[in-house]
Amino acid sequence: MTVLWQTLVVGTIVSIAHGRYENVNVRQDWWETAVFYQIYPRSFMDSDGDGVGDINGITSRLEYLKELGVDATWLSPIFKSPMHDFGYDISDYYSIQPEYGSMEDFEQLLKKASELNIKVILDFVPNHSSNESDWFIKSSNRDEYYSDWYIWENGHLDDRGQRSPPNNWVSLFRKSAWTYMPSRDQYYLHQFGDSQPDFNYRNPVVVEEMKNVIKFWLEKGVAGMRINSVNHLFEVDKDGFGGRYPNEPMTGKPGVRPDDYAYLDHIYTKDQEETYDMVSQLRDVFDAITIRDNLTRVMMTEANTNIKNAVRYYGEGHHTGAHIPFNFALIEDLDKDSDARDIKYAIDRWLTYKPLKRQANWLTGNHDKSRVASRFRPELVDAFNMLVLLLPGIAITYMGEEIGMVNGFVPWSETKDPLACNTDDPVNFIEVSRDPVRTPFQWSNGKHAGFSNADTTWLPVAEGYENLNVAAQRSAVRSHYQVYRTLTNLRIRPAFRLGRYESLALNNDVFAFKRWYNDDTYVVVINVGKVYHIVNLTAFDLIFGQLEVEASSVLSSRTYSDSVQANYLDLAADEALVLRMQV
Ligand SMILES: *[C@@H]1O[C@H](CO)[C@@H](O)[C@H](O)[C@H]1NC(C)=O
Ligand SMILES: *[C@@H]1O[C@H](CO)[C@@H](O)[C@H](O)[C@H]1NC(C)=O
Ligand SMILES: *[C@@H]1O[C@H](CO)[C@@H](O)[C@H](O)[C@H]1NC(C)=O
Ligand SMILES: CC(=O)N[C@H]1CO[C@H](CO)[C@@H](O)[C@@H]1O
Repeated sequence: MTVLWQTLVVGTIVSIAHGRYENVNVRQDWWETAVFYQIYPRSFMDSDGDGVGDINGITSRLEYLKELGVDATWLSPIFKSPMHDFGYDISDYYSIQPEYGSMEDFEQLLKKASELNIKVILDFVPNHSSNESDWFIKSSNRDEYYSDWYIWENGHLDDRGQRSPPNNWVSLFRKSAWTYMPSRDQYYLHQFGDSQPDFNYRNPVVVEEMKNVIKFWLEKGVAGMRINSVNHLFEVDKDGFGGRYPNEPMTGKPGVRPDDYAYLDHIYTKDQEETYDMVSQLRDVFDAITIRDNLTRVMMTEANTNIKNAVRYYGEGHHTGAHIPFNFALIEDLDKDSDARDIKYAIDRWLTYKPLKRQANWLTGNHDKSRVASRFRPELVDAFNMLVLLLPGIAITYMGEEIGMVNGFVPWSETKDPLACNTDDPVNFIEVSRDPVRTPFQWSNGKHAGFSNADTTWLPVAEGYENLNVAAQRSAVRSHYQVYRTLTNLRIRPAFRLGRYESLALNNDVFAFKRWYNDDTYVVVINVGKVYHIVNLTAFDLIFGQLEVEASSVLSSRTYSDSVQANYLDLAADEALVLRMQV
């Protein structure tokens, strides 16, 4: 597949025809510096008043994405599902969840998106199906064809007839990863919830089916797929252990209970060597259609793993990897105590491990992780959007981050997330619940924040939506929304699409980076501290004299085209600026 790359680089030529950029002609494929926007369909826009977001809702708001300057949207799963894990448990990979709409609705979405030149990416969940899929039901009844599609094992039976699971494996959603199925008198493996039985990737028929699923949606016209939890596809080969899956060793982490996922070191259930070859095989499906249509279909992968494994998803040797292996550095490596040095370190770390010639990608949130305004603080929303949108490479925004949405409050009585429900703990569930980041999108100060006109919505709207919403931020002169749009506009410039990168922690609180292409030079400077600082940007090579403000965080006293001195810049607490060198 190495010859492929040459034939693939056919995409758009960046030729920007205003003023000083005229001569920039560099081949770049559509995805290489694109802005991706993640939609959690259940919570984005409800078009039919049932309190649940849907496909027509998304279609009706595509113009909003255009307005933001988004190039592509990836949708969390919209496939048929009993919704035990809100779509991450698929019962039919070839059809649309009825409460979200029909296949025609989806085709309409693709059509409208294409008119607006917005690409659509779907979320593919290959590790497990729903326990309510026909495949699993047939498998649990030992149907000849499907019998070996899942991981089935005998448990143990003691003298008193007491049954116990095959081994000690624990699910990511807590408790045993094995559930007994009376119809088959065996246990099935589920690395996530018990409604999510794991596929058997050592069965070639399963692999074929998964490739067919990808093909099906790419043929329908989606621009790519994002492959979920890809590092969980394989378990260790039990043949090496006398036909029985071995126990996983204990981590010995303090304060962790035997039911917790962190209780064990998952050496047999994730990051198995076979995974990388499987990714390469799946990538071939994307490439075949890419070549046929002369339009790149992108493969994104999600793997929660250590950095060395994470960058293996770029591909290595004869294995082609993903176009975009998700980079969780800004989530995993930072927390609310992180300072400028930590930020520099987290960014450098990814850039260091990533293959030199491949594109980085940046994201600060998703449907599982606390929002920026809550994880750090609301004053830093613009600063983090500057990182995501102006660091070199691809930008990925989780819906709502562009307006600085905060985590909602979802009480135990209204909690829906299976991860939270599995704690059986009405007090501490809040530490793991993912519901707070899935509350309805805040469009306006109207009923349910303009998300739905139902009496109740599937999750309650977050507090404070009356002031924090798209409508308010659209009409405000200064708002996160306005900053976000300014940033997506800026990133079209060659310095951000193609330019070089250099960064400094100017002190413990102030992180700064420089982007430049030919003589067009920018410095992004963010004060993540809670006090005022005077910094000297001449610490960067070739930065001197005056710089002009291109963008500023909402609370900054500076506005577009204000001048600042490179060698003496006073920054308020939380202030973030995009500056351009004057020539
Ligand atoms: C593929 O598409 C690009 C534009 O996206 C075009 O420049 C190129 O000529 C096309 N190649 C073929 C073989 O059609
Ligand atoms: C699937 O799992 C869920 C959650 O444990 C359970 O409520 C449901 O009955 C199961 N369905 C089938 C068909 O086994
Ligand atoms: C800023 O740094 C430069 C280079 O180190 C130095 O010459 C200059 O005096 C500094 N400016 C101020 C105002 O401290
Ligand atoms: C970030 C992400 O996509 N997380 C998902 C990983 O997979 C599980 C099970 O499919 C989901 O529950 C998570 O939302």
